[in-house]
Parts: sequence; structure tokens; C-alpha cells
Amino acid sequence: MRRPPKEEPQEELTTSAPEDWATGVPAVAHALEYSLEQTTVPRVATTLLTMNQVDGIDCPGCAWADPSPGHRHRNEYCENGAKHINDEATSRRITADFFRSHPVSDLAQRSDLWLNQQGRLTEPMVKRAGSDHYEPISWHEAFGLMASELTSLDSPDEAVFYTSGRASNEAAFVLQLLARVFGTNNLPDCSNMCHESSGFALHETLGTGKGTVSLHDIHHADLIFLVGQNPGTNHPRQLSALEQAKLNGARVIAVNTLPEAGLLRFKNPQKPRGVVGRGVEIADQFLHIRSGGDLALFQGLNRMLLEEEDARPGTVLDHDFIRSHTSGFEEFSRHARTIAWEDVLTATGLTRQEIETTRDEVLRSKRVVVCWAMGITQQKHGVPTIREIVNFLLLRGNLGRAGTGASPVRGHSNVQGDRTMGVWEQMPDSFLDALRQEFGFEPPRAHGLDSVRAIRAMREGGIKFFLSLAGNFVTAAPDSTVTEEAMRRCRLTAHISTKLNRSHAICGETALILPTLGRTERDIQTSGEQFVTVENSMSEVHTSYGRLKPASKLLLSEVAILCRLARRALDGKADIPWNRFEEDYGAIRHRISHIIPGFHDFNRRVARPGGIRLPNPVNEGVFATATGKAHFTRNAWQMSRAPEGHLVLQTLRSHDQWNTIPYTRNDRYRGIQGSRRVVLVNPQDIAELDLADGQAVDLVSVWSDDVERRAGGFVVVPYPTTRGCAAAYYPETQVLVPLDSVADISNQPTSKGIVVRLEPVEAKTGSAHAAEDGAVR
Ligand SMILES: Nc1nc2c(c(=O)[nH]1)N[C@H]1C(S)=C(S)[C@@H](COP(=O)(O)OP(=O)(O)OC[C@H]3O[C@@H](n4cnc5c(=O)[nH]c(N)nc54)[C@H](O)[C@@H]3O)O[C@H]1N2
Ligand SMILES: Nc1nc2c(c(=O)[nH]1)N[C@H]1C(S)=C(S)[C@@H](COP(=O)(O)OP(=O)(O)OC[C@H]3O[C@@H](n4cnc5c(=O)[nH]c(N)nc54)[C@H](O)[C@@H]3O)O[C@H]1N2
Ligand code: SF4
Ligand SMILES: [Mo]
Repeated sequence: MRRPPKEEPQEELTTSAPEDWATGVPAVAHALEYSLEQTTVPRVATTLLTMNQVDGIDCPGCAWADPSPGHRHRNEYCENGAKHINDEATSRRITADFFRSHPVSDLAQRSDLWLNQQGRLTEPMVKRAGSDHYEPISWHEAFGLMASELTSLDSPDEAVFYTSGRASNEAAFVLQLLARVFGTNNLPDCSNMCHESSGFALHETLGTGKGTVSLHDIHHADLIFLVGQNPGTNHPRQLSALEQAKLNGARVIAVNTLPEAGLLRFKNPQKPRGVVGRGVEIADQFLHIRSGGDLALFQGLNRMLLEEEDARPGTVLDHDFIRSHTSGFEEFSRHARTIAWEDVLTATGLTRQEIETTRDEVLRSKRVVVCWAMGITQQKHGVPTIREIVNFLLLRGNLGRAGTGASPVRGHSNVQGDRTMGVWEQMPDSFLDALRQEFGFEPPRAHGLDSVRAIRAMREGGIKFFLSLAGNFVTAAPDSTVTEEAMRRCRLTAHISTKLNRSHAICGETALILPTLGRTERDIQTSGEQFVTVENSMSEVHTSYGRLKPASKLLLSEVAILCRLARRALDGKADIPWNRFEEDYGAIRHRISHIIPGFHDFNRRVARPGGIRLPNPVNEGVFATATGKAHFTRNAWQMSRAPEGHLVLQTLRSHDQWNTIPYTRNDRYRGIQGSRRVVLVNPQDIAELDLADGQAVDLVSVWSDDVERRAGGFVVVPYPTTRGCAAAYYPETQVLVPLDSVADISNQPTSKGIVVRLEPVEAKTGSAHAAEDGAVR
């Protein structure tokens, strides 16, 4: 049973009606408020004025693309980007004293919100076996500890190397090289929990795991679908792109279980009109869908398009495109024609008229883009749903032309780049061959462990060494109780981190905190000042230059930490110039240019304003599948409904958090203040389940094993979510997501489709923290 952490200041939950518009003046004020709480005016000015500029700091927030260099605004960032960057630039510091007064057992009781607010990590620390305290350690000794643990393993596969998508290309490349020279492909990453379903579905159908869309395509589309995505909070500058598209005449269809603020209306704070005016209507049609209903929606839509073509032959489908560029059309269309309308309507909760309206929008549009995110990928049928979206695009040739395409909107600022650099447990032989050719060692070929499989292996005692490059694995991963036990079974855990989080507290027998430079900070190595590179959601690779004085003299860069570890642990294993890599990141990029397609002449090309746009074969009319064609697929599905008295819970982000790290307990657009332990439920469901507004409940998830997964101390808030579908914040609900509840094919945790029941807690209503009785979270 998880309860709220006990030390947190009690705040009263207050709720108000959800907003129906995003950004504008309050957004700017909120960004500055959080930033100035964290640090000084000059530091805020430096971060904000250089953020997303050509020679500046890449926003450490999401992976949305910047406009091309000549078209950037002086303030090319959003409210949340400002919060994310100043959360890193904070003036607060954690010193050795802090760890003296906070034993590990105390830190383990704290929330990630509290841990993050303590400030930046400033010196390497160790928790030795049997001790309950972190104490200072020299870098030299820290590398020695890791090296001796690595060299004492029975097999390289007893080590796991996790990466979160904030790491730079250079650091990611060095990390995967280190792991593979050491002899393992155990390279789980946050992407396993994020867009893994997109990667699998797109690879299979289009021959590329990446999106095909540029900002130009968004601006010039006739019709844009936003499916399972909350741009107002999670990709705020996407709203500026959508505004531009709408000014150019585009229509927008939003598909969501919640009427999110940014999907409805948007006031652009970068334009005077946005500050004073009414803003722009974003969605022309809002499809208030049931959780997991998107596969049925796109299948229904595809069937309608096939039937329209029957009625008006030659006017609906792009026959030339289908004939010359695709395979599997006949089988797909036979199957699509057999789906039952009542199943589609039950699965989606929509009416046939609504889907017909959508069809008519599609028929009027020559250029269609589909964007999606976690509402799709974190569902059991995430992969077939995305395949069906591809079917939809293929039918009318909406791929490879300007203003069309598939856009999995990525989360972390460099999550896509880390994959390009080889951080994946299943990199293809072509990549491994290129590594061998370049560095003269034989990389392991057997697939490594992804995030879910790594936890299983840890639980079984098969993993002794866990190194994390950024991120907060313990909180990000599902089934907290299982994951925490698994982590504690490791002999050594080490985290390369900027800030304190729960993964430092729930650790192995011996644990290391390896504090590192953030992206905002100047990175000086012996060859001079360094920059790093990142790749956004639209495959643009560009530079990021740190601007601030580092948080402490004892910090090392991520690249330096990894290169020094490699020198100590892999001595003589391959002829790799780790020293040179650390001195000059250009030497890393030079090697990357030999290995990774699209990166030729990397150093010179990336230095140009705006950087490099990696070619996407689809946009050159090439489908890199086995047949050289795009594949139509046939996607069967079973209707899954929550049993009587249960709801389907999605675990999602508030407006005031970065993934596992809440900044405050507020969620402005949804009208929630003072508490995150709320469960949003449709008022009719509240009545039917005999609950009440403000009622205290425990959330209990239902899964095929006998384990009880319970999150305590929640308050019911009436909210216009689809019937039968509840919502509550991640990571507080992480304990409810069973480790084995994963998406078919991609093995991604199903964080958006958890069957739960709400158990009333007697006589405890009102505040989210009222159910507190001293137990840990
Ligand atoms: N401020 C901020 N920005 C972020 C992040 C952050 O934590 N904070 N995280 C970053 C990361 S790593 C990522 S991956 C992205 C995530 O970006 P999003 O995917 O937008 O994130 P979520 O909050 O998980 O929201 C999922 C959305 O899908 C909807 N949804 C849920 N289930 C369904 C369904 O079955 N069908 C449909 N059609 N919709 C559904 C939800 O109502 C919600 O609007 O954001 C990135 N940007
Ligand atoms: N239930 C549920 N679970 C989910 C999700 C969900 O929607 N619901 N979403 C999933 C998704 S989409 C994702 S991407 C994962 C996120 O999983 P992660 O990427 O592992 O988690 P973050 O919260 O982004 O990691 C924050 C930590 O990163 C470190 N950090 C920040 N910046 C830097 C840096 O520049 N360098 C280094 N070395 N460290 C840095 C800080 O120490 C900070 O505490 O969670 C997944 N888990
Ligand atoms: S949209 Fe994303 S990348 Fe752009 S400023 Fe906001 S958080 Fe940063
Ligand atoms: Mo993500």
C-alpha cells in the first residue's frame, strides 16, 4: 500500500472548473514565478534569452522542433520550457552536510517533489554496503569501485546501463560504446516506456522508426489529427505551429479522453494579439473517445473511406500510390470491411455521425498529418493502433508529400537522438557491423534487456551492476514495489545525475551519486569549451552550448564520467581513444560520422545555424522495408471492458511537473490546486459507483495475479473525462501498473490502461492528505 510521504507540508485541495484555453499572460507569469523561486534574475535572464537560439542552450524540456534560424522569436520558449531550464539552473545546492542529516532511510520516505527541491548535487557521494548514509568519495575512488565491480561480474550481461532522453548525443554514443565493448546490449532507456510502440509500428509498416513530419509540413497541412496527446502542457510550442497551420487554413481534429485546455483554444504569448485577444480555436472537432478506443476509430474511419470509394470509384483512394508504393492492400481492405459498427461504437464511445463528420473532414483534405503521443503508445494495443493510423495515411497517399505524414511527438529533448546513437537493446546488425569496422572489436549480438525485462532480471538476482545516465528509473518504471525490491538486489547502483531523486534512495548495496553538468552549464575540457548535440522530434540535429557557471567545481560532464569509467573498467579491451573523446567532443562526432547514416561531415554540418535535418527515406519515396514497399496491415482487436464497478485509469502528467518530478501540487489548466492525490472521474460514474465529490478513496488495481496493488489517500474530483475512464497523476499511481501489463509487441508498460476500483475510505474526506496516518508512500 502506498500513501503520501509523511513529511510533506499539508496543503488543502481546491478545485475549479478546468480551463478551456492555454497560455497567454498567466503562463508567462507562472514561468517567471517558478524560475525566480529557483534562482537569480541574471541567471534566469541568461537561460531564457539564450534558450533555443542558434548558439544557445537547447531547451531541456520536450523534443518539439524550433522554427528555422531566420524565423525564431526573441523568446523562443514556452512557460514550461522556462520552468524546466530554471529547475536545472537553480541556485539551491545539496552538500555533504545535507546527507549527514538525511540518512538514506529518510530520503526513501520523501517524495520526488521534495528531493528535487533540495537543489543541485555538488560532489560525488557513496553509500557503502551496510551504511545508511551517503558520504563524500573522490572521483578516483568512485571510478575504482565501479571498475572493480564490473570486472568481477561472472558475465557482462550482469550489468545494465539505463539512459534517459535528456542525455546528449555525445554522451549517449559513449555510453553505448562502453556497454558494448564491455560485452552487453543491456541498454534499457526511457524510450522503452515512451514511444517504443511507435518505433515498432512505424518500422514494420514504413521501414523507419522515426516520424516523417517537419514543422513546414505542420504549417502546410489541411488537416491535423492530435491523438492521445496534451500539447498545451507537454509540447506547448506545438500550439504555435498549430496556430500557424490554422492561419493557413488547416482544420484540426483532437481525439482524447479529456477535453485538454490546449486542444480547445490557444492564446500565443509571443504575439501581442495573443495576450489581449481571444486566441485561436485549435480543434474544429473534438472526439471524446473511450480509453483504448483509437484502433477502432481509425479502423472505422478506414472502412468508411473504402465504402466511399465503392460509391464514387476513383475519387477517394490514391490508387497510384497504393499500387506503386504499398503492399497488403487487398488483405487489409477485406478485413476492414468485416468490422462490426456496433463494436466500433462501443469501443470508441462515439456516435456514427461523429465518425462520419471526421470522414468528411478527411475527404475535403489533400494533406493530412497525424500526431500522437502517450495516449496511444501506452495502451495494450498501441502497436496495432499506430499501424492502423499508417493504413489511414496510406489510403490517400498522405506520406512523403509536403503537408502530410506521421508524427509521433517525442517526449524528452534528446530521446530520439539517444536512439540514433545506438542506445537500444536491439540495435540492428548494420549498426553493430559499423561499430566493429570503426573500432575493431566484436560487439555482442544477442539482444539485451529493455526496461521491463531488466526489472525482471534484477528481481531474480541476475543483475549486479546498474548504471544510469540521467533519469529516475525507480520512479519512472512500473510496479513500484517490485521495481524497488529489484533495485535493492543489485550490488552496485550508480547514477549520473544533476538532481536528487528517488533512485538515489532506493538503491543497491553500494550506491554512487555521480553529479554532472547540466545542459545549461559551460563545459570546459582540455581542448577548450565544448558543445553537445541533440536531435528533436523532427530529426533535426543541432548544437547546445552551456552558458552558466557550473553548480560546483566538482562536477564532471557526462562524457567525462563515462570516458573515465571506460578507461578504468575496460583497459585494453579495445583500441578506443577515451582520453581524446573526453578532451574534445569533436573527436566523438568524428567517429559518429563514420558509423551512423546521415551524419557524414558531422562536425562541419552541425555547426551551421539550424544544424542538420536527417533524411527520412519515406520523404524520398523510399520504404526501407524488406519488400521496399509500405505495408498495409490487418489489425484484429478484442473488445476489452473494465468489469462492473471498475474504471480504466490513465496515469498522466500535470502542467507542473517534468516526468517523475512534480514542481508543485497544482495543475492549473485542469483546475486542481494543492494536491496531486486526486482521481478525475466522470460525474455520472461518480453517481453510479455511489461515490461523492471530494470523497477519500484508495485506488486498487486489478490484474491477473493475486498481488494487491493499492495507492492510498486519493480524493475523487468530478471531471469531464469519458465515461468509464478515470485519470490520476504519474508517478503517484505508478504502484498500480503491473510489471507484466505491457503493450503487445513493443513490451511498453500500459500506463494509460489500468483497470482499477475506487475503495471509499471511511469518514476521511476533503483533503488529499487527510488519509495520512504516518505510513510511507
Ligand atoms: N510539462 C511537461 N512536458 C512534458 C513532459 C512532462 O512531464 N511535463 N514529459 C515529456 C515526455 S517524456 C513525454 S513522453 C511527453 C508526453 O506527452 P503526452 O503524451 O501529451 O503526455 P500525458 O500527460 O501522458 O498525456 C497523454 C494524453 O493522452 C490522453 N489519453 C489517455 N488515454 C487515451 C486514449 O486511450 N485515447 C486517446 N485518444 N487519448 C488518450 C490523455 O487524456 C492525455 O491528454 O511530454 C513531454 N513533455
Ligand atoms: N505510470 C507512468 N509511468 C511512466 C509514464 C507515464 O505516463 N505513466 N511515462 C513514461 C515516460 S514517457 C518516460 S519518458 C519516463 C521518464 O523516465 P526518466 O527519463 O527516467 O525520468 P525523468 O523524470 O525525466 O528523470 C529526471 C531525473 O533526470 C536527471 N537529470 C535531469 N537532467 C539531467 C541531465 O542533464 N543530465 C543527467 N545526467 N541527469 C539529468 C535528474 O537527476 C532528474 O531527477 O517515465 C515513464 N513512466
Ligand atoms: S515546447 Fe518543449 S522544447 Fe519548446 S520551449 Fe516548451 S518545453 Fe522547451
Ligand atoms: Mo517520454
